[in-house]
Amino acid sequence: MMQKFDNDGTNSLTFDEFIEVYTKCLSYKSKREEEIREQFKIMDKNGDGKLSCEELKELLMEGDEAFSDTELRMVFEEFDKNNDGIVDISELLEALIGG
Ligand SMILES: [Ca+2]
Ligand SMILES: [Ca+2]
Repeated sequence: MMQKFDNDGTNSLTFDEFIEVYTKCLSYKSKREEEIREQFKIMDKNGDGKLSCEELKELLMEGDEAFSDTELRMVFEEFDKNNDGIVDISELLEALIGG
């Protein structure tokens, strides 16, 4: 892992190299976050800023995979960290990119 990012071949990660890698990771993450936020808006059909189980279901039904109600509930519960029955954007971000 360290060696992979070792640009100058000294077998150690310099501070500059670390910053370079770190910056790449950050920009990747914020790009992912933007994409997820866009996706969230599409998923949130009624625009209330929350995803209900029904909205998630509609989304999943649009795909090629057929989900059973049990599977759907499992996915939903995976997203709904605080178990309040809705998934908000922070829960979705946490689930997909780790907060
Ligand atoms: Ca909604
Ligand atoms: Ca929730």
